Amino acid sequence: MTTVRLTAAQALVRYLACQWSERDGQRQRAVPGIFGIFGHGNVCGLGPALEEEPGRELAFHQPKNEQAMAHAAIGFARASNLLSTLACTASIGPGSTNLLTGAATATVNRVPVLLLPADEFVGRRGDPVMQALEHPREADVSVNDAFRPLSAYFDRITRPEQLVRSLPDAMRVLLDPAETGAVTLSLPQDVQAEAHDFPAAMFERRTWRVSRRPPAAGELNAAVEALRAARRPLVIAGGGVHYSEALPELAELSERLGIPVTETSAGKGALPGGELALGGVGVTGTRAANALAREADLILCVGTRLIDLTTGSSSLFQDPDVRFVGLNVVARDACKLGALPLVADAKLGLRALCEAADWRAPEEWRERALAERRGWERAVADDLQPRDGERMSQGQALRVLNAAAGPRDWLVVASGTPHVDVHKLWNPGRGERCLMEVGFSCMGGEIPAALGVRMARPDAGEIYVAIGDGTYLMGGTGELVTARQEGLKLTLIVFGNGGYQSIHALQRNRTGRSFGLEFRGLDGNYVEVDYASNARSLGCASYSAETEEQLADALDAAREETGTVVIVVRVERQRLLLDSDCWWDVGVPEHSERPETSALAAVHARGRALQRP
Ligand SMILES: Cc1ncc(C[n+]2csc(CCOP(=O)(O)OP(=O)(O)O)c2C)c(N)n1
Ligand SMILES: [Mg+2]
Repeated sequence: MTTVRLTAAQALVRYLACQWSERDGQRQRAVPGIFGIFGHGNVCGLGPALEEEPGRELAFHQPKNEQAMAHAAIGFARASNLLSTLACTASIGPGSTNLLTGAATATVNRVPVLLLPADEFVGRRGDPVMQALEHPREADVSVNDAFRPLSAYFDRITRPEQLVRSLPDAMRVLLDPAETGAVTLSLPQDVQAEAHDFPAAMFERRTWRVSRRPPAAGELNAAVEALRAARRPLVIAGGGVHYSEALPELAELSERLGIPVTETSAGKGALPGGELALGGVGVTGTRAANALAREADLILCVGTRLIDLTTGSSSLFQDPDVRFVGLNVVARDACKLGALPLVADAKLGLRALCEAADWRAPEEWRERALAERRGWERAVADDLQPRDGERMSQGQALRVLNAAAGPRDWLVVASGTPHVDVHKLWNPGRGERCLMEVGFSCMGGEIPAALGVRMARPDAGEIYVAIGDGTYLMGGTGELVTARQEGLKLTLIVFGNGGYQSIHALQRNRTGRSFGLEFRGLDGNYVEVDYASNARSLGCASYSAETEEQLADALDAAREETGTVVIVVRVERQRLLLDSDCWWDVGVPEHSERPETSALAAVHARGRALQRP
């Protein structure tokens, strides 16, 4: 057998450089690059391996925060429909634990990222190493064991030759849409630098075929029977529709069978236009979608994890005989809500359903959907009217942004009222893709995720990021500097509303109190922050907009800029869009000395009667 002498780190780099993925004849590098912040643990192991790698096929990118690099890899993977992702290397201790939130975000959302946290010496000669945990009873535990519950796959490489088996396993999980998430290889610092004679065959180009799982005949028949028996069918489309590139099949199913379509946050834009597109569903959805969900007798859930935001904590579906069909590559998602499972790729599953169902939903149901949709559109238009003495609202600003968005533009959102408002009112037909991360809804994920989208889609138009002031302050802004280093452009719209207003609204609606959520000083006054100057100091162009006209002008000007632009919009602080008419359980106190809290808790408790077991 021909062998090549390499350190574990060199072998890892060389292996990743020759992995490819392929689906429907489209091939791409599976891991074309790596983010890294060096410290002890990786600076002399993976560092030189990356620098020396012949041809530098594994492009190196330097972020400013480890959590951010995981978010960037997630954005990259999502914009690549999970067929390609990036690796992330971090130093021992805090560098690696900073990756934990990123690991959770990836695994929760079933999105591939390859995490390479550095770990303590296996040899232990100079222990304890700086930043070591020194667990009192379990000597082999390090902080990296915290990755185990957060990873779709975890391995600690304690000898270089383990890579021969571990790397193919890691790649398999990374590229399997049913299993994927954070794939973590914990790399002790001595092992990274240890040499071994690796089989040369390991470094030959390998293409991983990402196959589309076809529906099994029995499951398909059962699903078709359920559809045929339905009078009021409805689709809930999730992120899986995008990843599977099943938009044409969903549109065809909806049109041919006359089934209205609603969308989760990850599924936003799954049916970007047409009469039967009812928009977001659930707690942050449209009243039109929720009205139909309450009445539907058959819900076809496609590529969705059905989190509480989508189901109104299991309160949304009120037909006593409602049935569910779960079309999903992940069996445990397909079975949720007691659904008839249709474990399959969304594209193949929808196509098969469409072909097999010689049937159409009653015309009254379509009429009902159209009426609800028109009613919602009128209600939103009324709600967005300017109000005397008030600043521009965030909803009004997002409508301006939506009108400015073109077919090649992307929008990235994750948390706060930007998520809520975009899910409710963004018309996805005007942009290429609206990318929402709400599975983990991680504040601070937005800017790095957008960076990852830009890396995956360098030819896209504008990559907009809609972000609250709290989120801007929390994290990710360091990646504006990374964007400059990489020559990549983002366009941020920062909404200044003086606090964590989404949660503040939730607090006021459920407890009648206001506590700890606004940016106020000891004197009670709002603390003003000059976000525009902050962005300029990081090297971005910045604009401020107080009116719809100013915002439209700023968006025009931003399009002409070559570098990153930050547009700061001061909005009416506590003005929300109209609510979605969907209950949500948030753990309201069963006892309080405050009468307003008790009264609201009693109202909230009534919602429990709506929850389906
Ligand atoms: C990392 C993280 N911490 C806390 C939360 C809980 N949370 C969700 S939205 C939000 C407030 C966001 O504030 P901001 O970005 O200003 O948006 P706004 O709500 O004001 O629109 C908080 C604290 C979260 N989702 N993620
Ligand atoms: Mg805010």
